[in-house]
Amino acid sequence: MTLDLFDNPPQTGGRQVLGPQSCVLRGLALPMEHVLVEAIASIERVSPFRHMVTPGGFTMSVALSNCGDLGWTTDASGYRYTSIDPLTQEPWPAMPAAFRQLVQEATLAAGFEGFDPDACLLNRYRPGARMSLHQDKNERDLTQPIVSVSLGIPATFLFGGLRRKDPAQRVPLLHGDVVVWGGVDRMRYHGIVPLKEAAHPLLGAQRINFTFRKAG
Ligand code: MD3
Ligand code: FE
Repeated sequence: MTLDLFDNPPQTGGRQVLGPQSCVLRGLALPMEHVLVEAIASIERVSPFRHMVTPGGFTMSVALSNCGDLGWTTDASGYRYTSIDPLTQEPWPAMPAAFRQLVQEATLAAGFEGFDPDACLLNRYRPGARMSLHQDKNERDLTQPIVSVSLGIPATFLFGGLRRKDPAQRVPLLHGDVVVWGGVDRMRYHGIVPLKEAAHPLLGAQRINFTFRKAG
């Protein structure tokens, strides 16, 4: 008889420090997993995941969508936030109440109370998809933190320094993990290692990460 969950229980309630002003809240989203997955499905029905093109002409391996007043997009002419989805020519779907509630819990736990995001970028990774090292700097107010939620198959997050060549720590991000980055850690380089082939009971062979930002 095997008791996988007993041997390797999902980690919850833990707070792993990544940097002076960033931490992983292990499993914080687990109690809401079904509500979150349904919310993502309804976002996807309005603004489907799509592979965008970078200003350098590369098609991203990660597929993107957004919800909230502003959404992050990229095309040949650059990166920017827009209030209209360029695919549908309609506003991005509203930020679901469950998303806002999770942000409240996370920012309370991490010491960034009062964060009021106007943008949520959703990233969908299939096995093999990756995100190379980058900084997030298209948001107007860089004193505001970023909250990120991971669902589905595992990923290895790379957390570097303020210069691209600074060494990066490798942090596993699992289904239900929530991470908060702010203050001195906000401009650190980060990325995602190509995802290994895997299947998740709820989401199948994919990982969905969504990040809350104050963009406008
Ligand atoms: C650290 N997404 O969407 S989430 C991104 O898992 C992005 O899809 C990754 O990087 C993902 O821009 C990582 C975590 C994240 C997001 C923004 C950050 C970490 C960050 C900004 C500053 C420092
Ligand atoms: Fe990023």
